[in-house]
Amino acid sequence: MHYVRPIPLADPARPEGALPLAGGPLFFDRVEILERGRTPLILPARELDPAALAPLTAPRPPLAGLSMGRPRVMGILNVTPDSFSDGGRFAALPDALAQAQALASDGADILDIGGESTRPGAAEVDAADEISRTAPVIEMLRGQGLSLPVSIDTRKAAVAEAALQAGADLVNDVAALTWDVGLANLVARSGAPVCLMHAQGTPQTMQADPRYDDVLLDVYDWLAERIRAAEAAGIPRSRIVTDPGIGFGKTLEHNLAILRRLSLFHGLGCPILLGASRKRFIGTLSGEPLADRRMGGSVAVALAAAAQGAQILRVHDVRETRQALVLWRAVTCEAEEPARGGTQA
Ligand code: HH2
Repeated sequence: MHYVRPIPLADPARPEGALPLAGGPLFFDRVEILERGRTPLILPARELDPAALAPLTAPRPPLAGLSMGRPRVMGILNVTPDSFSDGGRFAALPDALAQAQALASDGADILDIGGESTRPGAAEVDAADEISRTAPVIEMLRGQGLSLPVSIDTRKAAVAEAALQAGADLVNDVAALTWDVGLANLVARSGAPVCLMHAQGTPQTMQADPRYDDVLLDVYDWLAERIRAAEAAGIPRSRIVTDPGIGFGKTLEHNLAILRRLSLFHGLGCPILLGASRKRFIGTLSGEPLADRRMGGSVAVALAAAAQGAQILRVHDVRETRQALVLWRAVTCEAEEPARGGTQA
């Protein structure tokens, strides 16, 4: 079994015949062929047959009304007492509402609202508590006229259902529909898009001793299997987003192996979401023990992910990430008009 990774072009001078990566602003003309236990091989993309190229080049359908033609910023709002970076800061309703509005005015394309920390070692939260933390925030934001797509970060069907009723648009499940058997049916019935994230183990145990045969290919196979399961439950691929789950049952080396070859996941035919913001590996590599002082590293990883064609970047520092992306696109994607004044849609 071999795997095909598009190698995105890092330069705006585009060779003749270069192909669009997932219909987005990046192009590729070579692919890396990966096989377990073998040295990777690099080939011209044109040597692949059209069926192998199709998932790599096809434009992704809009997600919750957002075009996937350029990288989108998902702003994180944790209404929890114990999240690793912002735990306790937005647990009270007025603080949560103010932070949501701040993320929106900073330029978030999507808000991701979570009521259960999934940091390593976090304890499980009762569904009723998670609902009481998240649904009122979403309902009040909609009451205040917030029109941004809202995602509910949960593993539980009851929490997702309450959030969707309150006005959420998509479901972000760090367990990829493996935690609660009812969640796949709910997502299928509701018509909402869903993010399927890879994790090895549960938050309680995942960092104990994570092991893989080949982390990149194991995560790819696992996500491919979860997409098949979601499709079997009635969720079309056009409503699925995939995420390799940085920090979820992964060592520093595992995280880096995934990030260096992130574009492999385009082969799944779905938008790629990446959540690396302020995570521990950034602190380890940069020598910064404090999560809220890891913005520079987080922005660097977000740009590296965008350069691999990731469509959604889940971040705490929305304003800075958005600014970095606007400048990165202006200086790398020749075909595009640079954004001006920060007001471009
Ligand atoms: N990471 C976290 C939570 N949800 N969802 C997706 N799709 N991808 C991620 O990488 C991801 C996620 C963990 O980060 P955070 O929400 O900042 O912290 P906590 O789990 O402690 O609330």
